[in-house]
Amino acid sequence: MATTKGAGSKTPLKGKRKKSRDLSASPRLRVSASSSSSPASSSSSLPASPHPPLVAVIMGSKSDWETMRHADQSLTEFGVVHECHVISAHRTPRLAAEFSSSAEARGVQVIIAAAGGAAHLAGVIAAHTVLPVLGVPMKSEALNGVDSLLATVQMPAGIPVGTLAIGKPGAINAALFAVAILANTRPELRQKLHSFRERQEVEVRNATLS
Ligand code: RP5
Repeated sequence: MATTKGAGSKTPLKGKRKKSRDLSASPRLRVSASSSSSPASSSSSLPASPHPPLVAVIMGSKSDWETMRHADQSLTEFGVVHECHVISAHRTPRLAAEFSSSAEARGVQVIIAAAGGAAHLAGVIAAHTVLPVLGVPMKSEALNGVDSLLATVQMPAGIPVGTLAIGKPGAINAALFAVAILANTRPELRQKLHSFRERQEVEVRNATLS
């Protein structure tokens, strides 16, 4: 998949990435963007990048991508280097543990985890890292995402998951929340957040109803 400023590797969509990408030639890519479903394990063979991903966006299924692409877009708009992967808590449990427990060492500072149904992905990821984990409940077919919301938000005390809204608003806000966390130590990101809010306010103030 093409990279833009701030965009990182994306493994969820095999058909959406360029073939034969030379990862070692891309300073933006540290985690494998090959079709491998084990990005965490494959990262060890890659050279360290001067721009490792600051945010990891993971989702339980490729079917979540239509929603989570909005998090990807928002992070790209803020120029935040990030990576996107499909990792399932129940279909790839070892990968989930490996990815999460190695994220801190790879330079990741925030993890966004999206899942639907019995949405335990964010909790499982949070169990293996002290990095902030932001959970995005997917709108499920059976219960409209209420199941995903409750499964993500109701973490027992001790392992926190910051839970956002169901679906697209949650995906966008997770990205904005990640930016806000990073902005605590990055004045340029803080400024971008101020500008974003100003633009948003102007849009609402200038809104006309036809
Ligand atoms: C969860 O199950 C995923 O996060 C997804 O939201 C849901 C359904 O997955 P698929 O059956 O579409 O792969 O693990």
